Amino acid sequence: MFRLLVLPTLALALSACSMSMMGKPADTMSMADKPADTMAMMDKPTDYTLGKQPAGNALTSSGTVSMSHSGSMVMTTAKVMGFAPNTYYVAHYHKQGAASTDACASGGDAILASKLVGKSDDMGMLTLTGSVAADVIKDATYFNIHTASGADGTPADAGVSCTAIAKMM
Ligand SMILES: [Cu+2]
Repeated sequence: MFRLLVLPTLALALSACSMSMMGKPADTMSMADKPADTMAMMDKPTDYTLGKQPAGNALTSSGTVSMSHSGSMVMTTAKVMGFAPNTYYVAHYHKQGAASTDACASGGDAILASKLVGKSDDMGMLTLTGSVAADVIKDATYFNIHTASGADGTPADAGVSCTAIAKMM
């Protein structure tokens, strides 16, 4: 009787304990390691302001894109507000197209390896973040965000928000 009661309690206490122990070091590690590691090699981020593309004219959106080099990688963080709530969006870097000298209107090819997908919150705020090899986006002249048809990030329009970017070396 005594054993039967005690064992499950012990097992519970043990698993609860090991869970909290596993949670803590992992958290502390990612908090402490990441900034120290990446900051050291990271150049100052370059910030861009997103403008509207024709498909985004109905939105009162505004946002920024921040690019930071870290070794051979480029970290991208896009933050937008004023998008449709609870909606999937997909962003890419694009090569310069021929339709216009204005990068955002040039209709260039999307660099699919730079794809970032995310869902806006119920206030219409969206944050996209990811890293891509600098080499992959070396020919990019702009970064834009499209409405997506779903979580897989298939673009549902020609783009709602865009910024031209400085070419990578
Ligand atoms: Cu695109």
